[in-house]
Amino acid sequence: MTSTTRLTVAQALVRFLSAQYTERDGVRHRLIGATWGIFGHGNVAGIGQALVEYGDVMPYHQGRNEQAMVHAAVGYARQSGRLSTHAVTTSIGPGATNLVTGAALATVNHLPVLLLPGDVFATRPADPVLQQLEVPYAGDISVNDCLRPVSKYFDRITRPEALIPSALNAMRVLTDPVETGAVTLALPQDVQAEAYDWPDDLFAERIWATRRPGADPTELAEAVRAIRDARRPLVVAGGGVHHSRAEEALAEFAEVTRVPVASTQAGKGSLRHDHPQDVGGVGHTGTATADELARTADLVIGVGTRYTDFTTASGTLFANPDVRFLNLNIAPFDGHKLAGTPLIADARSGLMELTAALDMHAYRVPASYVTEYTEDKERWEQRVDACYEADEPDVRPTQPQVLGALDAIVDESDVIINAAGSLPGDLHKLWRARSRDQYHLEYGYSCMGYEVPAAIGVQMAAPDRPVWALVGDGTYLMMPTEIVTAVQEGIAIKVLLVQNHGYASIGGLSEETGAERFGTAYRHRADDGTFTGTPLPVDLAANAASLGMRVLRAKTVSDLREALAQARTADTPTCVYVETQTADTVSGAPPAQAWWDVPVAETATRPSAVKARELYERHVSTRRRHL
Ligand SMILES: Cc1ncc(C[n+]2csc(CCOP(=O)(O)OP(=O)(O)O)c2C)c(N)n1
Ligand SMILES: [Mg+2]
Repeated sequence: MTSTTRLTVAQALVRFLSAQYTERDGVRHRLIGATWGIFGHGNVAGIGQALVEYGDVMPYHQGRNEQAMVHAAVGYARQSGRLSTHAVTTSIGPGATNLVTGAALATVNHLPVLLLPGDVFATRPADPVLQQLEVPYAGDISVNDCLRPVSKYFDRITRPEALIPSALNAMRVLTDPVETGAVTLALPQDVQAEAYDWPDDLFAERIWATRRPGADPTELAEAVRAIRDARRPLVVAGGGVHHSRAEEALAEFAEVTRVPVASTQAGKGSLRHDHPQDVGGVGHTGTATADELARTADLVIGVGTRYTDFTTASGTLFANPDVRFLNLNIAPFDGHKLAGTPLIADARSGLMELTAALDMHAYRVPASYVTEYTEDKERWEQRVDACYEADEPDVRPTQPQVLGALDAIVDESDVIINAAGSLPGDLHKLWRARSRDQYHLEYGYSCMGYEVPAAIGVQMAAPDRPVWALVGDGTYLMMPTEIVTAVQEGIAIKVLLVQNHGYASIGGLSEETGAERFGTAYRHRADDGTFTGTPLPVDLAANAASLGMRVLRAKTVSDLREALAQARTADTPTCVYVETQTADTVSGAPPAQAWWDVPVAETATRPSAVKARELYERHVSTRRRHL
């Protein structure tokens, strides 16, 4: 007879989660390293009680905001190479719907996170319970249904025994390299507390091995033929290179073939910045080197990329009339994009197979091509140096000079995190990634507010590395809440807070698209009713200090260098606050090297919009469909 143990659903789930492992390349990791939680009536007595009961096997972290807890879990998962993540428990209603943005971010970026929102009573004894949405035409809808489209697996556990198949499916999806993203198990609050006789086998240690599928022989032969025919091939390395830990395999591919490697935001760092074949970021925020190669490439070899509009310059970048695409991707959905030749495989396996086959044929790109991109890269490096340098170290820095100051004090061990604003573009163009996981840009969802909580998660996965959250003032205001969490847990994250009094990025975009910077600066209302008065007297440094951070204020580039060096070795959460030249002055970074499609008003009375529309139509006319 199968032996059983009587536990509540919440207790069974927590015990089950503590026994799940992943394994890749012979190394084992705990799948769910900890659980984040904010308690309300929808989870306090269920999951909350279970976390006390099993505190010895399931660590708990307290967050301030449910969305931020998901960001922390995502940061942890990414830093752990997707082999380990966290669970997040919430109450019902607002606590649960606060998860939606975090879930979407996880799913868009293919990063695993387990969400455990409380749900309304399954037995419906006294509807509506506090915070319940009543839907007159459907009895089985709760606000948690908002999580369905942003989850890669969703279930509502309305009976105890349903947890068994559901929990197993949740683990399958979390650990599947194609499917992974946010996984949601909605837990009705009465069911959480209900007891059941669970088969003990449910609680046995279970290993979810990460597969590395190799290429189909026919697809591989086709891919090798395509590369051998190419004279100007270019690799576009995406986040899949990192997810598969394929950086070394990519370096070997590049060294054998001399094919240059450009990278997306998620793929940057696939090669070190000083690798001879690394040509930097590609697309709207790319380097001149990479974008020129992209314009003239006859074969684009996408490795683990989704080809977002930033990468393709909204369909205008790959301009060679004969260009073809070869897409090495573990997901067929992405492998078939741009009518490319699919090579459906794990990035590392696929690259190793390609390198072996091409080496056999002694394939190498023409020497003139190597000379061309090497010289181009050198020229771009000089531009980076020029905008990093501060001629007058005693004046307020530009944003690139802030990055130059950071660049001067970091080494391979530092991790820099960013997601939104004008920093992503500057970083993609300028940052010199010194290790494969130094550059942590969340640009799939580009979610303001990701940086601070994500830094906590990254630091949890990499306790000995300096971890920097780079945030603009707008982003800071969106979600400074988890500073309190860092203080509580003694996690010495570093926050580099760049004050420019508003949305420099969207302000610039607004101006280019005929919207005249409307509503993008943090300024007082002027006499004409617009927000164009003086900057707001808001002191974000004092705000960070009030939440418990040590704050170092830097006025000039020389102050900044000193403050950054101090923060880097600090053992408590530390914020470096710097005010840059304001939002409406030029950032100092090289301009965009390629277009990005943001539709401009087709009809308007204001001359700025009319002019912007003319330019817009010229750009649109250069768009291609790759068929
Ligand atoms: C949650 C969220 N809301 C809105 C946006 C759109 N958005 C992108 S950048 C940005 C402004 C960012 O301001 P700040 O952090 O100060 O950076 P700056 O542009 O000044 O560099 C906005 C509103 C977003 N990316 N995320
Ligand atoms: Mg700003």
